[in-house]
Amino acid sequence: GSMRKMLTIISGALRGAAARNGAQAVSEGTRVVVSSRTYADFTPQATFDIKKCDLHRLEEGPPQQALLTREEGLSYYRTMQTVRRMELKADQLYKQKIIRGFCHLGGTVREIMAELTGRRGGIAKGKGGSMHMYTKNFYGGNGIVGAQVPLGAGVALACKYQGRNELCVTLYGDGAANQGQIFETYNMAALWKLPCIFICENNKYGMGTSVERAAASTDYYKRGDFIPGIRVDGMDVLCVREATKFAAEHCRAGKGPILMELQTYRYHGHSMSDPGVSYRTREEIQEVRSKSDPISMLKERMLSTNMASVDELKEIDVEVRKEIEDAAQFATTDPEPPLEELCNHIFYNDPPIEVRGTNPWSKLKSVS
Ligand SMILES: Cc1ncc(C[n+]2csc(CCOP(=O)(O)OP(=O)(O)O)c2C)c(N)n1
Repeated sequence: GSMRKMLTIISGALRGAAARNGAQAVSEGTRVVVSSRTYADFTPQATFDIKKCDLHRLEEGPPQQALLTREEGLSYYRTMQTVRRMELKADQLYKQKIIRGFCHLGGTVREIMAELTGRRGGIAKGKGGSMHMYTKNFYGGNGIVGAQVPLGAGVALACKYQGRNELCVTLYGDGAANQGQIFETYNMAALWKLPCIFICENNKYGMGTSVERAAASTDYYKRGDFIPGIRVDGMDVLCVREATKFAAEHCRAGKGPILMELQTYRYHGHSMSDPGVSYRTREEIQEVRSKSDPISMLKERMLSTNMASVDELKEIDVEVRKEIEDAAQFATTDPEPPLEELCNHIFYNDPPIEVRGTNPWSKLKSVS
């Protein structure tokens, strides 16, 4: 869903917030030739009004205005188009039976694609598949709906314990929000004041069940009860960025966990076996696409303020398409991992161990 698109931007916002408090200034005097125009022809930055967040147990929320520089805008645009293109490509490969499962987050396009197709160059060396992708500072998807939330609180505990002023962002869907373990996690995270941002991606449907049919309260930002919460327009990249900065500052100030509900929408079905139109109308989907698409919104903002030209954005689209095609090419031609490596990398940095196969007599070796 759109949360996947927002992930990269969130991590960018976190890095930015950590480095310096506020948006980056445009370096004056740099003249980069873009198409036939020069850099100086474009508006270097602009401020936009963004939707006010609903607050729970908070006196103040994120700002209602956001500064966007031309550089940031172009980079968000590229990221958002890349994620959308990648999802469409994965959809295509799944239909060709090259990808057999469907869930993907984090990493580079190439590594993710190759993991989805189970190849050696995949982010988990082709052995994790769609549900088990890990990389530095990224702790994966999870086959058990909601199970990543307690894991996230554990990571937040490690952040606090190591005292490096880091925090953990843990994401789950509106469907997952009804799982019992989420509430156990809220309790411990609040008690121990863990630096954890809980993000509920409310895309209105858990598989095929609408939120109203599944949740006694659809105010997901309030469901942490004693944990402060904000409800954010998840379709607006600037709103998400400002809210994420706000939440990160809350955690870094030692105030404990905070909950963010991102209101968004899922254009496609839950998975490849769900056509996505048996529990909602095509008109509903079309309405969101035409009125509040996150990429269109950013594009509109940049064009209306002369921060970018139509041609320039089209050029980015072409580059993105090419990157995705190259990644898909790699993911369908890279070899599968060799059988001898099947059991490797079970533990990190341990001497070789013996691993039991499908029966107690088949012994395999594991090297980390
Ligand atoms: C404990 C558990 N129950 C059920 C499932 C099957 N399942 C996979 S995804 C899903 C729906 C999750 O809904 P939501 O969190 O809203 O995510 P979205 O549909 O928006 O991707 C279900 C029921 C599962 N994987 N784990």
